[in-house]
Amino acid sequence: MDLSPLDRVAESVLGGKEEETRHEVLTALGAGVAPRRVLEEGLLAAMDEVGVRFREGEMTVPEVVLAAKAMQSGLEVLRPLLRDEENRGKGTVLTVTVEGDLHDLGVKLVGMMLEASGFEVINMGVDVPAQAIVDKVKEVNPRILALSAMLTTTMKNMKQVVDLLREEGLEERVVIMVGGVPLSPEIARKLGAHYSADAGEAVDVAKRLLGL
Ligand code: B12
Repeated sequence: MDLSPLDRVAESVLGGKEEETRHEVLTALGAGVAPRRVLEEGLLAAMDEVGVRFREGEMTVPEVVLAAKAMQSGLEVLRPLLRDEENRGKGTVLTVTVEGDLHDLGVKLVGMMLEASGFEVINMGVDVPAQAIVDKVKEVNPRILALSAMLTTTMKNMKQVVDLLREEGLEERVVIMVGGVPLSPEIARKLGAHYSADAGEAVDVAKRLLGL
């Protein structure tokens, strides 16, 4: 069966093949597919399918890790193409996955889309304790702090960060955005933060929050 370039990108992610994913992304771009379509209909479509297969027990954790790495390698190819150089200078966003949580693909994608829209993004990585996040806020003075949690159990660590920011009198200095599978607009509101369901929405919310 003849697969389309986007299907081949998705298949290589599902198969956890880093080198092949890079190759298929380049092939799709070479065939004239727009970078954003390669992202959405190739890489992200594959990760949706990974989620379904993982839930249904058709994929194991090591297989999911390999798929995540393959997706990452594809993202790296797309990163410079998604960046809009003319759009620089909207302000700094500090992105981070809270303590206990190792999921980083979503927050990296949010960072990449924000970068593509002209924000400067600093990513602190995964499993970062509240105090380290607050210290970094003091150091780099971002306009937005973007917190990610993918586990119901680590979502509570977002509250620790917000409480600590308040204790240190920093809440007025930074706008807090949150996202990840267990989050909802209601939970975000209780935290005093702003919710986005995905990376595209995160860009709209960030622009709105900063009045851009
Ligand atoms: C890949 C994956 C992993 C990989 C992570 C690799 C990596 N480098 O990130 C590995 C294998 C390591 C992993 C481990 C685990 N995982 Co996991 N994982 C997933 C999976 C399949 C896909 C997540 C993903 O990367 N999606 C692709 C990205 C692009 O999308 P996204 O993450 O949803 O992000 C988007 C939005 O959520 C939003 N967003 C995310 N963050 C932020 C932040 C801000 C500020 C904003 C505005 C928006 C935003 O925008 C993003 C882009 O559009 C999900 C299932 C799913 N459908 O989500 C489970 C899932 C998140 N994992 C789950 C579980 C249970 C685990 C483990 C406990 C499994 C285990 N038994 O060991 C461990 C926990 C490890 C830990 N301590 O963190 C559960 C969580 C359930 C829950 N509610 O608590 C899920 C939902 C699977 C399930 N249905 O059971 N996992």
